[in-house]
Amino acid sequence: DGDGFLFKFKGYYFYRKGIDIDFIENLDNFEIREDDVFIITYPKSGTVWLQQLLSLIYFEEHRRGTGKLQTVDQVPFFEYNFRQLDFGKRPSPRLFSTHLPYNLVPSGLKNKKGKIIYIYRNPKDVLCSYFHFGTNVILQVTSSFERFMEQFLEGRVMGSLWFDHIKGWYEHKSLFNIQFMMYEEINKDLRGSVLKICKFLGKELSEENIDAVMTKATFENMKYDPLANYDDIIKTAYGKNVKGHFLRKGTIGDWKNHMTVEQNERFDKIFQREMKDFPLKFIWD
Ligand code: PPS
Repeated sequence: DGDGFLFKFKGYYFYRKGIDIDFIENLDNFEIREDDVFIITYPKSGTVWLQQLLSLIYFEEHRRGTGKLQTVDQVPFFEYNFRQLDFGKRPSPRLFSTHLPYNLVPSGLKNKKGKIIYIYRNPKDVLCSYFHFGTNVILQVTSSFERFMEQFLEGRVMGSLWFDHIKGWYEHKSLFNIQFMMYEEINKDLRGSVLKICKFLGKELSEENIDAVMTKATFENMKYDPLANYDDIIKTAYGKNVKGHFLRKGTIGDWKNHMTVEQNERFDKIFQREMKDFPLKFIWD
């Protein structure tokens, strides 16, 4: 069920594809700059959306639609550097996105150098989004939804266990300069979320520019915007026959279309056990 796709390092599962072992082994020493910004997510929690938002907030040509660079080149994945960018040579401010757990990120971040935006999403929707992505895009999943749910709940997926990721980050938040945000909150209030992100990053945009950011960060725009949806990257990496997309549905509560009553109850039991003292709230529909 896709175990061959995974690479375990210090208890955490990476994808084998696109990983540079040397880089991973030396993550701790990666030099962090004061103005570095990291988007940190568990997979399928809004990474690509935030990459697009940061790209729009930082680069005027991206806002105007005159830029040629794809979002992923402006805000590259950190540990999956499939464009082989030389991060040390990138101009400041450098923007990155990563799925790393708190214990594997460069030490510089733990000294409150740089800024982190941590996006989390209700884990039932994460599971469903991941199932589709695994089945239709990265072809990691060859099993039924039921089998994948078990795999997800055991943490045998890229990103490891969802519960460990979010709890690890939250419990160690005082080490970092970090802002937590919820996928569902961005979904329900895009303008408010853009303002919150700008405030955290110390970026002041005019009303007109905020509008431009919002227009280009909607699901509908991103779905059809070749700079934002990564469809060509998927085709290059996984072949022309791939039928899934990073931009799939973009809604809250799609889990209701996937989980049986019994699966939902089983999930709830584990969620309640794992998250009973966790203070952040979730939106399920
Ligand atoms: S990945 O593979 O970890 O980088 O995936 P990630 O980008 O974190 O998550 C993909 C899901 O985010 C949804 N998405 C959006 N929703 C609403 N609005 C916008 N603009 C948007 N952009 C991305 C995307 O559709 C995936 O969720 P599902 O539920 O599968 O549609």
